[in-house]
Amino acid sequence: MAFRDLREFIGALEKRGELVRVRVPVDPELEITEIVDRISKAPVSQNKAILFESVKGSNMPVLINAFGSASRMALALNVADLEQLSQNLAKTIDLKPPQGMGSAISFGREIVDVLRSIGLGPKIVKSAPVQEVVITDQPSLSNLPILKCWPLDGGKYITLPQVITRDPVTNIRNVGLYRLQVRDAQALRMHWHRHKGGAEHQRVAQEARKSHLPCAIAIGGDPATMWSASAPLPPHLDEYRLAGYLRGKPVEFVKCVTQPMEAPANAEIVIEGYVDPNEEEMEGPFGDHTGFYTPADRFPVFHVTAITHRKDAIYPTTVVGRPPMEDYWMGKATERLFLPLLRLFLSEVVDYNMPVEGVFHNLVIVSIKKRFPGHPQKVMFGIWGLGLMMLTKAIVVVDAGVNVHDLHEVAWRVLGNVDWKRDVIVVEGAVDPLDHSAIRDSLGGKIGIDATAKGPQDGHPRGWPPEIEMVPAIKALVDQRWEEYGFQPVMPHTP
Ligand SMILES: Cc1cc2nc3c(=O)[nH]c(=O)nc-3n(C[C@H](O)[C@H](O)[C@H](O)COP(=O)(O)O)c2cc1C
Ligand SMILES: [Mn+2]
Repeated sequence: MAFRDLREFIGALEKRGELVRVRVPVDPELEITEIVDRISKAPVSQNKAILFESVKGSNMPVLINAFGSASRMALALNVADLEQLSQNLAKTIDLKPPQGMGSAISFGREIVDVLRSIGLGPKIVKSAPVQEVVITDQPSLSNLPILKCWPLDGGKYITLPQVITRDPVTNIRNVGLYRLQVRDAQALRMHWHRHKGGAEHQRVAQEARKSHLPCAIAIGGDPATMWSASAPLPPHLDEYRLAGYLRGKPVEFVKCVTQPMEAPANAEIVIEGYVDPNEEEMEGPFGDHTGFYTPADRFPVFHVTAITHRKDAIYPTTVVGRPPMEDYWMGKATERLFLPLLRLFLSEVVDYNMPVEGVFHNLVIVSIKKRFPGHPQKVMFGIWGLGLMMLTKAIVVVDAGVNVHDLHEVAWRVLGNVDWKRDVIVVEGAVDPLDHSAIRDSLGGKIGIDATAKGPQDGHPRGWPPEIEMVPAIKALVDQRWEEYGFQPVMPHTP
Protein backbone atom coordinates (compact mmCIF):
# COMPACT_ATOMS: atom_id res chain seq x y z
CA MET A 1 0.00 0.00 0.00
CA ALA A 2 1.39 3.35 -1.03
CA PHE A 3 1.63 6.06 1.60
CA ARG A 4 -0.45 9.14 0.89
CA ASP A 5 1.92 11.56 2.56
CA LEU A 6 4.67 12.04 5.11
CA ARG A 7 2.40 11.79 8.14
CA GLU A 8 1.07 8.43 7.05
CA PHE A 9 4.69 7.26 6.78
CA ILE A 10 5.48 8.68 10.21
CA GLY A 11 2.46 6.80 11.57
CA ALA A 12 3.73 3.54 10.05
CA LEU A 13 7.23 4.12 11.46
CA GLU A 14 5.79 4.76 14.90
CA LYS A 15 3.65 1.63 14.77
CA ARG A 16 6.76 -0.42 14.00
CA GLY A 17 8.73 1.14 16.84
CA GLU A 18 10.97 2.86 14.29
CA LEU A 19 10.37 6.43 15.48
CA VAL A 20 11.52 8.34 18.54
CA ARG A 21 9.81 11.60 19.51
CA VAL A 22 12.06 14.16 21.16
CA ARG A 23 9.90 16.61 23.10
CA VAL A 24 12.50 18.80 24.82
CA PRO A 25 13.61 21.88 22.86
CA VAL A 26 16.64 21.38 20.60
CA ASP A 27 18.76 23.75 18.55
CA PRO A 28 18.69 23.36 14.74
CA GLU A 29 22.23 24.68 14.80
CA LEU A 30 24.68 21.74 15.34
CA GLU A 31 22.76 20.08 18.19
CA ILE A 32 20.42 18.06 15.92
CA THR A 33 23.46 16.98 13.86
CA GLU A 34 25.29 15.59 16.86
CA ILE A 35 22.20 13.66 17.96
CA VAL A 36 21.47 12.18 14.54
CA ASP A 37 25.14 11.40 13.87
CA ARG A 38 25.20 9.21 16.98
CA ILE A 39 21.86 7.59 16.19
CA SER A 40 22.82 6.81 12.54
CA LYS A 41 25.97 5.04 13.67
CA ALA A 42 24.31 3.17 16.56
CA PRO A 43 23.44 -0.56 16.39
CA VAL A 44 20.34 -1.28 14.29
CA SER A 45 18.16 -1.69 17.41
CA GLN A 46 18.86 1.95 18.37
CA ASN A 47 18.96 3.47 14.90
CA LYS A 48 15.54 5.17 14.64
CA ALA A 49 13.84 7.98 12.79
CA ILE A 50 13.54 11.03 15.03
CA LEU A 51 10.77 13.59 15.24
CA PHE A 52 11.96 16.72 17.05
CA GLU A 53 8.73 18.28 18.26
CA SER A 54 10.21 21.48 19.65
CA VAL A 55 12.89 23.17 17.57
CA LYS A 56 14.22 26.55 18.61
CA GLY A 57 13.18 29.45 16.35
CA SER A 58 10.34 27.67 14.53
CA ASN A 59 6.99 26.12 15.29
CA MET A 60 7.45 23.28 12.80
CA PRO A 61 8.60 19.86 14.01
CA VAL A 62 11.67 18.36 12.30
CA LEU A 63 11.77 14.78 10.99
CA ILE A 64 15.19 13.23 10.41
CA ASN A 65 16.72 9.81 9.70
CA ALA A 66 13.38 8.53 8.36
CA PHE A 67 15.23 6.71 5.53
CA GLY A 68 18.24 5.83 7.68
CA SER A 69 18.12 2.02 7.76
CA ALA A 70 17.51 -0.85 5.34
CA SER A 71 14.10 -1.60 6.84
CA ARG A 72 12.89 2.02 6.91
CA MET A 73 14.10 2.58 3.35
CA ALA A 74 12.27 -0.57 2.22
CA LEU A 75 9.09 0.55 4.00
CA ALA A 76 9.38 3.95 2.30
CA LEU A 77 9.53 2.32 -1.13
CA ASN A 78 6.74 -0.13 -0.53
CA VAL A 79 8.84 -3.34 -0.49
CA ALA A 80 9.61 -5.99 2.14
CA ASP A 81 13.37 -5.57 1.69
CA LEU A 82 15.64 -3.65 -0.65
CA GLU A 83 16.50 -6.76 -2.67
CA GLN A 84 12.87 -6.89 -3.74
CA LEU A 85 13.40 -3.62 -5.65
CA SER A 86 15.69 -5.45 -8.11
CA GLN A 87 13.39 -8.43 -8.38
CA ASN A 88 10.26 -6.37 -8.99
CA LEU A 89 11.84 -4.15 -11.62
CA ALA A 90 13.45 -7.13 -13.37
CA LYS A 91 10.00 -8.72 -13.53
CA THR A 92 8.36 -5.50 -14.72
CA ILE A 93 10.68 -5.17 -17.65
CA ASP A 94 10.76 -8.94 -18.21
CA LEU A 95 14.49 -8.86 -18.20
CA LYS A 96 16.17 -11.25 -20.57
CA PRO A 97 19.76 -10.70 -21.57
CA PRO A 98 19.67 -8.80 -24.86
CA GLN A 99 21.13 -10.67 -27.85
CA GLY A 100 23.39 -8.26 -29.66
CA MET A 101 23.22 -4.55 -30.18
CA GLY A 102 19.93 -4.29 -32.13
CA SER A 103 17.89 -6.00 -29.47
CA ALA A 104 19.72 -4.14 -26.71
CA ILE A 105 18.54 -0.89 -28.25
CA SER A 106 14.94 -2.02 -28.69
CA PHE A 107 15.07 -3.38 -25.16
CA GLY A 108 16.27 0.04 -23.99
CA ARG A 109 13.30 1.63 -25.77
CA GLU A 110 10.95 -0.81 -24.10
CA ILE A 111 12.12 0.16 -20.67
CA VAL A 112 11.82 3.84 -21.46
CA ASP A 113 8.24 3.08 -22.57
CA VAL A 114 7.57 1.22 -19.34
CA LEU A 115 8.79 4.17 -17.33
CA ARG A 116 6.86 6.60 -19.50
CA SER A 117 3.60 4.72 -19.14
CA ILE A 118 3.96 4.28 -15.41
CA GLY A 119 2.12 6.74 -13.29
CA LEU A 120 0.00 7.94 -16.18
CA GLY A 121 0.82 11.30 -14.74
CA PRO A 122 0.88 14.01 -13.96
CA LYS A 123 -2.43 13.82 -12.21
CA ILE A 124 -3.52 17.36 -11.37
CA VAL A 125 -5.79 18.00 -8.41
CA LYS A 126 -7.60 21.24 -7.65
CA SER A 127 -7.07 21.62 -3.95
CA ALA A 128 -4.04 20.43 -2.11
CA PRO A 129 -3.01 20.06 1.53
CA VAL A 130 0.28 21.79 0.68
CA GLN A 131 -1.68 24.96 -0.21
CA GLU A 132 -3.61 25.21 3.06
CA VAL A 133 -1.42 28.22 3.79
CA VAL A 134 -0.31 30.38 0.85
CA ILE A 135 2.17 33.21 1.35
CA THR A 136 2.88 35.39 -1.65
CA ASP A 137 3.40 38.65 0.21
CA GLN A 138 6.93 38.76 1.65
CA PRO A 139 7.37 34.99 1.89
CA SER A 140 10.13 34.27 4.39
CA LEU A 141 12.39 31.26 4.77
CA SER A 142 13.14 32.31 8.32
CA ASN A 143 10.02 30.53 9.61
CA LEU A 144 11.42 27.15 8.59
CA PRO A 145 13.56 25.12 11.05
CA ILE A 146 16.50 24.92 8.63
CA LEU A 147 19.63 23.29 10.08
CA LYS A 148 23.16 24.47 10.27
CA CYS A 149 24.71 21.01 10.13
CA TRP A 150 28.46 21.26 10.82
CA PRO A 151 30.71 23.85 12.50
CA LEU A 152 32.48 25.08 9.34
CA ASP A 153 29.34 25.17 7.17
CA GLY A 154 28.78 28.42 5.31
CA GLY A 155 25.29 28.77 6.79
CA LYS A 156 21.95 26.98 6.96
CA TYR A 157 21.01 24.39 4.36
CA ILE A 158 17.80 22.74 3.21
CA THR A 159 19.07 19.19 2.81
CA LEU A 160 16.12 17.02 1.69
CA PRO A 161 14.30 18.96 -1.04
CA GLN A 162 12.79 17.89 -4.34
CA VAL A 163 14.06 20.52 -6.77
CA ILE A 164 11.65 20.57 -9.71
CA THR A 165 12.51 22.24 -13.02
CA ARG A 166 11.39 21.84 -16.60
CA ASP A 167 13.64 21.81 -19.66
CA PRO A 168 12.98 25.28 -21.14
CA VAL A 169 12.90 23.82 -24.66
CA THR A 170 11.27 20.36 -24.34
CA ASN A 171 9.30 21.16 -21.17
CA ILE A 172 10.24 17.73 -19.74
CA ARG A 173 10.37 17.75 -15.96
CA ASN A 174 13.38 16.88 -13.83
CA VAL A 175 13.44 16.33 -10.10
CA GLY A 176 16.73 16.37 -8.24
CA LEU A 177 17.76 16.29 -4.63
CA TYR A 178 20.22 19.18 -4.36
CA ARG A 179 21.03 20.98 -1.13
CA LEU A 180 20.08 24.64 -0.88
CA GLN A 181 21.98 27.21 1.15
CA VAL A 182 19.96 29.99 2.72
CA ARG A 183 21.24 33.35 1.46
CA ASP A 184 18.57 35.50 3.08
CA ALA A 185 14.85 35.27 3.88
CA GLN A 186 13.97 35.25 0.15
CA ALA A 187 16.88 33.61 -1.64
CA LEU A 188 18.68 30.28 -1.71
CA ARG A 189 21.80 29.06 -3.46
CA MET A 190 21.19 26.06 -5.67
CA HIS A 191 23.86 23.38 -5.38
CA TRP A 192 23.22 21.32 -8.52
CA HIS A 193 26.44 19.80 -9.81
CA ARG A 194 27.36 20.25 -13.47
CA HIS A 195 26.47 16.60 -14.26
CA LYS A 196 22.91 16.86 -12.96
CA GLY A 197 19.54 17.49 -14.57
CA GLY A 198 18.92 20.89 -12.98
CA ALA A 199 22.31 22.20 -14.15
CA GLU A 200 21.50 21.09 -17.71
CA HIS A 201 18.20 23.01 -17.53
CA GLN A 202 20.16 26.06 -16.42
CA ARG A 203 22.47 25.70 -19.45
CA VAL A 204 19.51 25.22 -21.82
CA ALA A 205 17.90 28.35 -20.34
CA GLN A 206 21.17 30.27 -20.89
CA GLU A 207 21.34 29.11 -24.52
CA ALA A 208 17.67 30.02 -25.07
CA ARG A 209 18.39 33.44 -23.50
CA LYS A 210 15.75 33.02 -20.82
CA SER A 211 15.97 35.29 -17.83
CA HIS A 212 13.98 32.99 -15.55
CA LEU A 213 14.10 29.25 -15.00
CA PRO A 214 10.92 28.55 -13.00
CA CYS A 215 11.49 26.18 -10.16
CA ALA A 216 9.49 24.57 -7.37
CA ILE A 217 11.11 23.14 -4.28
CA ALA A 218 8.94 20.54 -2.57
CA ILE A 219 9.70 19.44 0.97
CA GLY A 220 8.01 16.28 2.25
CA GLY A 221 5.33 14.26 0.55
CA ASP A 222 4.93 10.53 0.45
CA PRO A 223 8.30 8.84 1.04
CA ALA A 224 8.69 7.28 -2.44
CA THR A 225 8.12 10.69 -4.01
CA MET A 226 10.63 12.30 -1.65
CA TRP A 227 13.23 9.62 -2.38
CA SER A 228 12.71 9.70 -6.16
CA ALA A 229 14.44 13.10 -6.31
CA SER A 230 17.71 11.30 -5.50
CA ALA A 231 17.32 8.68 -8.27
CA PRO A 232 19.83 9.14 -11.11
CA LEU A 233 17.47 8.49 -14.01
CA PRO A 234 18.74 9.26 -17.50
CA PRO A 235 17.97 12.80 -18.70
CA HIS A 236 14.46 13.37 -20.10
CA LEU A 237 12.86 10.89 -17.72
CA ASP A 238 10.68 12.41 -15.03
CA GLU A 239 11.64 10.95 -11.64
CA TYR A 240 8.06 11.40 -10.43
CA ARG A 241 7.03 8.66 -12.85
CA LEU A 242 9.46 6.37 -11.08
CA ALA A 243 7.78 7.40 -7.83
CA GLY A 244 4.44 6.46 -9.42
CA TYR A 245 5.83 3.05 -10.33
CA LEU A 246 7.17 2.45 -6.81
CA ARG A 247 3.92 3.57 -5.20
CA GLY A 248 1.74 1.72 -7.69
CA LYS A 249 -0.23 4.97 -7.92
CA PRO A 250 0.48 8.26 -9.68
CA VAL A 251 1.80 11.21 -7.73
CA GLU A 252 -0.81 13.97 -7.41
CA PHE A 253 0.13 17.49 -8.38
CA VAL A 254 -1.24 20.94 -7.80
CA LYS A 255 -0.52 24.04 -9.85
CA CYS A 256 1.89 26.43 -8.20
CA VAL A 257 0.48 29.85 -7.33
CA THR A 258 3.28 32.06 -8.68
CA GLN A 259 5.18 29.88 -11.19
CA PRO A 260 4.14 27.95 -14.32
CA MET A 261 4.93 24.71 -12.48
CA GLU A 262 3.24 21.91 -10.57
CA ALA A 263 4.28 20.50 -7.22
CA PRO A 264 3.25 17.34 -5.33
CA ALA A 265 -0.11 18.14 -3.71
CA ASN A 266 0.66 16.10 -0.60
CA ALA A 267 4.00 17.72 0.19
CA GLU A 268 4.44 19.51 3.51
CA ILE A 269 5.97 22.70 2.12
CA VAL A 270 6.55 24.11 -1.36
CA ILE A 271 8.90 26.99 -2.04
CA GLU A 272 8.14 28.54 -5.42
CA GLY A 273 10.55 30.73 -7.31
CA TYR A 274 13.00 30.98 -10.15
CA VAL A 275 16.66 30.81 -10.99
CA ASP A 276 18.19 33.52 -13.13
CA PRO A 277 20.40 31.28 -15.28
CA ASN A 278 23.10 33.92 -15.49
CA GLU A 279 23.30 34.84 -11.84
CA GLU A 280 25.80 32.88 -9.78
CA GLU A 281 27.32 33.35 -6.35
CA MET A 282 29.61 31.51 -3.99
CA GLU A 283 27.85 28.59 -2.28
CA GLY A 284 29.35 26.57 0.60
CA PRO A 285 31.40 25.38 2.33
CA PHE A 286 29.37 22.38 3.48
CA GLY A 287 30.19 19.28 5.51
CA ASP A 288 29.42 16.71 2.84
CA HIS A 289 28.59 13.01 2.58
CA THR A 290 32.23 12.21 1.83
CA GLY A 291 33.04 13.06 5.45
CA PHE A 292 34.90 16.21 4.34
CA TYR A 293 33.89 19.79 3.75
CA THR A 294 33.19 20.77 0.15
CA PRO A 295 34.80 24.15 -0.48
CA ALA A 296 32.74 27.13 -1.62
CA ASP A 297 32.15 27.38 -5.37
CA ARG A 298 29.91 29.28 -7.78
CA PHE A 299 26.28 28.17 -8.06
CA PRO A 300 23.04 29.86 -9.15
CA VAL A 301 20.72 31.86 -6.93
CA PHE A 302 17.09 30.86 -6.41
CA HIS A 303 14.63 33.69 -5.73
CA VAL A 304 11.54 32.89 -3.66
CA THR A 305 8.20 34.11 -5.03
CA ALA A 306 5.87 32.15 -2.72
CA ILE A 307 5.86 29.67 0.12
CA THR A 308 2.89 27.35 0.59
CA HIS A 309 2.52 24.80 3.34
CA ARG A 310 0.16 22.70 5.40
CA LYS A 311 -1.29 24.30 8.51
CA ASP A 312 0.69 21.98 10.75
CA ALA A 313 3.62 21.35 8.42
CA ILE A 314 6.40 18.96 9.39
CA TYR A 315 9.89 19.74 8.07
CA PRO A 316 11.82 16.64 6.94
CA THR A 317 15.57 16.97 6.62
CA THR A 318 18.80 14.98 6.76
CA VAL A 319 22.39 15.43 7.80
CA VAL A 320 25.22 14.06 5.69
CA GLY A 321 28.73 13.56 7.01
CA ARG A 322 31.19 10.79 7.60
CA PRO A 323 29.35 7.61 6.59
CA PRO A 324 27.23 5.73 7.41
CA MET A 325 24.43 8.25 7.62
CA GLU A 326 20.92 8.41 6.21
CA ASP A 327 21.97 9.05 2.61
CA TYR A 328 23.83 5.71 2.52
CA TRP A 329 20.50 3.90 2.71
CA MET A 330 18.93 6.18 0.10
CA GLY A 331 21.82 5.26 -2.21
CA LYS A 332 21.58 1.56 -1.36
CA ALA A 333 17.98 1.63 -2.57
CA THR A 334 19.20 3.15 -5.85
CA GLU A 335 21.89 0.50 -6.17
CA ARG A 336 19.38 -2.33 -5.72
CA LEU A 337 16.69 -0.79 -7.93
CA PHE A 338 19.16 -0.06 -10.72
CA LEU A 339 20.71 -3.56 -10.91
CA PRO A 340 18.26 -4.70 -13.63
CA LEU A 341 18.93 -1.47 -15.54
CA LEU A 342 22.68 -2.00 -15.33
CA ARG A 343 22.19 -5.56 -16.59
CA LEU A 344 20.16 -4.26 -19.47
CA PHE A 345 23.28 -2.61 -20.87
CA LEU A 346 25.92 -4.90 -19.37
CA SER A 347 24.25 -8.31 -19.42
CA GLU A 348 27.37 -10.09 -18.12
CA VAL A 349 26.96 -8.35 -14.77
CA VAL A 350 25.80 -10.66 -12.00
CA ASP A 351 25.76 -8.21 -9.10
CA TYR A 352 27.44 -5.04 -7.86
CA ASN A 353 28.09 -3.27 -4.61
CA MET A 354 28.92 0.32 -3.76
CA PRO A 355 30.21 -0.10 -0.21
CA VAL A 356 29.69 2.58 2.38
CA GLU A 357 33.41 3.34 2.63
CA GLY A 358 33.36 4.38 -1.03
CA VAL A 359 30.55 6.95 -0.58
CA PHE A 360 29.12 5.75 -3.93
CA HIS A 361 31.41 7.41 -6.43
CA ASN A 362 34.68 6.09 -4.98
CA LEU A 363 34.17 2.34 -5.43
CA VAL A 364 32.07 -0.11 -7.42
CA ILE A 365 32.68 -3.84 -6.97
CA VAL A 366 31.12 -5.78 -9.81
CA SER A 367 30.88 -9.53 -10.47
CA ILE A 368 30.67 -10.76 -14.06
CA LYS A 369 30.44 -13.91 -16.13
CA LYS A 370 33.78 -13.61 -17.91
CA ARG A 371 33.74 -14.96 -21.46
CA PHE A 372 36.58 -13.42 -23.46
CA PRO A 373 39.96 -11.73 -23.14
CA GLY A 374 39.48 -8.11 -22.13
CA HIS A 375 35.98 -8.75 -20.81
CA PRO A 376 36.62 -7.21 -17.36
CA GLN A 377 37.99 -4.10 -19.07
CA LYS A 378 34.94 -3.93 -21.34
CA VAL A 379 32.77 -3.87 -18.21
CA MET A 380 34.93 -1.12 -16.63
CA PHE A 381 34.57 1.10 -19.68
CA GLY A 382 30.88 0.23 -19.88
CA ILE A 383 30.35 1.43 -16.31
CA TRP A 384 32.38 4.57 -16.98
CA GLY A 385 30.00 5.27 -19.86
CA LEU A 386 26.71 4.83 -18.00
CA GLY A 387 24.99 7.92 -16.61
CA LEU A 388 26.33 9.08 -13.27
CA MET A 389 28.32 5.82 -12.96
CA MET A 390 30.80 7.73 -15.15
CA LEU A 391 32.02 9.34 -11.93
CA THR A 392 33.18 6.02 -10.41
CA LYS A 393 36.74 6.42 -9.17
CA ALA A 394 37.61 2.74 -8.68
CA ILE A 395 36.05 -0.32 -10.28
CA VAL A 396 36.92 -3.82 -9.07
CA VAL A 397 35.80 -6.69 -11.29
CA VAL A 398 35.48 -10.17 -9.78
CA ASP A 399 34.17 -13.49 -11.07
CA ALA A 400 30.50 -14.46 -11.07
CA GLY A 401 30.62 -16.62 -7.93
CA VAL A 402 32.12 -13.97 -5.67
CA ASN A 403 29.83 -12.33 -3.12
CA VAL A 404 30.41 -8.64 -3.86
CA HIS A 405 28.69 -7.67 -0.59
CA ASP A 406 31.26 -9.57 1.49
CA LEU A 407 34.19 -7.16 1.63
CA HIS A 408 36.42 -9.75 3.34
CA GLU A 409 35.94 -12.14 0.45
CA VAL A 410 36.45 -9.36 -2.08
CA ALA A 411 39.68 -8.21 -0.40
CA TRP A 412 40.99 -11.79 -0.30
CA ARG A 413 40.23 -12.32 -3.99
CA VAL A 414 41.65 -8.98 -5.09
CA LEU A 415 44.84 -9.23 -3.09
CA GLY A 416 45.47 -12.79 -4.26
CA ASN A 417 44.30 -12.62 -7.86
CA VAL A 418 45.73 -9.35 -9.09
CA ASP A 419 49.06 -8.95 -10.78
CA TRP A 420 49.48 -5.25 -10.15
CA LYS A 421 51.35 -4.71 -13.39
CA ARG A 422 49.02 -6.56 -15.72
CA ASP A 423 45.58 -6.25 -14.15
CA VAL A 424 45.25 -2.54 -13.47
CA ILE A 425 44.20 0.23 -15.81
CA VAL A 426 44.42 3.89 -14.88
CA VAL A 427 42.47 6.37 -16.96
CA GLU A 428 41.59 10.03 -16.73
CA GLY A 429 38.09 11.41 -17.02
CA ALA A 430 35.08 12.93 -15.32
CA VAL A 431 35.05 12.48 -11.54
CA ASP A 432 32.62 13.64 -8.89
CA PRO A 433 32.91 17.33 -8.05
CA LEU A 434 33.11 16.19 -4.41
CA ASP A 435 36.36 14.30 -5.10
CA HIS A 436 38.90 16.34 -3.17
CA SER A 437 41.81 14.20 -4.40
CA ALA A 438 41.31 14.98 -8.09
CA ILE A 439 43.97 17.25 -9.53
CA ARG A 440 41.32 19.41 -11.18
CA ASP A 441 37.74 20.06 -10.16
CA SER A 442 35.61 17.27 -11.69
CA LEU A 443 38.47 15.75 -13.75
CA GLY A 444 40.82 13.13 -12.43
CA GLY A 445 42.36 9.67 -12.45
CA LYS A 446 40.30 6.53 -12.13
CA ILE A 447 41.36 2.94 -11.62
CA GLY A 448 40.01 -0.35 -12.91
CA ILE A 449 41.18 -3.55 -11.20
CA ASP A 450 40.66 -6.92 -12.84
CA ALA A 451 40.50 -9.41 -9.97
CA THR A 452 39.03 -12.29 -11.99
CA ALA A 453 40.82 -15.65 -12.25
CA LYS A 454 43.22 -15.68 -15.21
CA GLY A 455 43.63 -18.42 -17.78
CA PRO A 456 45.61 -18.85 -21.02
CA GLN A 457 43.18 -16.52 -22.84
CA ASP A 458 44.13 -13.77 -20.40
CA GLY A 459 47.82 -14.19 -21.17
CA HIS A 460 48.47 -16.35 -18.11
CA PRO A 461 50.01 -19.54 -19.49
CA ARG A 462 51.20 -20.77 -16.09
CA GLY A 463 47.68 -21.97 -15.27
CA TRP A 464 45.52 -20.96 -12.31
CA PRO A 465 45.57 -23.02 -9.11
CA PRO A 466 42.40 -24.72 -7.89
CA GLU A 467 40.74 -23.24 -4.82
CA ILE A 468 40.94 -25.33 -1.67
CA GLU A 469 37.71 -27.09 -0.84
CA MET A 470 36.89 -30.23 1.16
CA VAL A 471 35.04 -33.09 -0.52
CA PRO A 472 31.33 -33.30 0.38
CA ALA A 473 31.52 -36.83 1.83
CA ILE A 474 34.07 -35.80 4.45
CA LYS A 475 32.07 -32.66 5.27
CA ALA A 476 28.98 -34.80 5.87
CA LEU A 477 30.95 -37.22 8.01
CA VAL A 478 32.36 -34.45 10.20
CA ASP A 479 28.93 -32.83 10.49
CA GLN A 480 27.58 -36.11 11.72
CA ARG A 481 30.37 -36.83 14.22
CA TRP A 482 30.81 -33.25 15.46
CA GLU A 483 29.43 -33.77 18.94
CA GLU A 484 31.02 -37.19 19.19
CA TYR A 485 34.39 -35.37 19.00
CA GLY A 486 33.30 -33.41 22.09
CA PHE A 487 32.68 -30.02 20.39
CA GLN A 488 29.69 -27.69 20.93
CA PRO A 489 26.78 -28.41 18.56
CA VAL A 490 27.10 -25.06 16.77
CA MET A 491 29.74 -25.25 14.04
CA PRO A 492 32.32 -22.50 14.24
CA HIS A 493 31.81 -19.92 11.49
CA THR A 494 34.55 -19.94 8.88
CA PRO A 495 35.09 -16.42 7.56
C1 LIG B 1 20.96 13.58 0.92
C2 LIG B 1 21.44 13.84 -0.48
C3 LIG B 1 21.97 15.08 -0.83
C4 LIG B 1 22.39 15.34 -2.12
N1 LIG B 1 22.89 16.58 -2.42
C5 LIG B 1 23.25 16.87 -3.69
C6 LIG B 1 23.69 18.18 -4.03
O1 LIG B 1 23.76 19.07 -3.21
N2 LIG B 1 24.03 18.42 -5.33
C7 LIG B 1 23.95 17.46 -6.30
O2 LIG B 1 24.26 17.74 -7.45
N3 LIG B 1 23.54 16.20 -6.00
C8 LIG B 1 23.18 15.89 -4.72
N4 LIG B 1 22.74 14.63 -4.41
C9 LIG B 1 22.71 13.59 -5.45
C10 LIG B 1 21.56 13.78 -6.41
O3 LIG B 1 20.34 13.88 -5.72
C11 LIG B 1 21.47 12.65 -7.42
O4 LIG B 1 22.65 12.64 -8.18
C12 LIG B 1 20.27 12.71 -8.34
O5 LIG B 1 20.40 11.72 -9.31
C13 LIG B 1 20.15 14.06 -9.01
O6 LIG B 1 19.03 14.07 -9.87
P1 LIG B 1 19.24 14.32 -11.43
O7 LIG B 1 19.96 13.09 -11.93
O8 LIG B 1 17.85 14.42 -11.95
O9 LIG B 1 20.02 15.55 -11.56
C14 LIG B 1 22.31 14.33 -3.11
C15 LIG B 1 21.78 13.09 -2.77
C16 LIG B 1 21.34 12.83 -1.48
C17 LIG B 1 20.75 11.48 -1.16
MN1 LIG C 1 16.97 13.50 -13.59
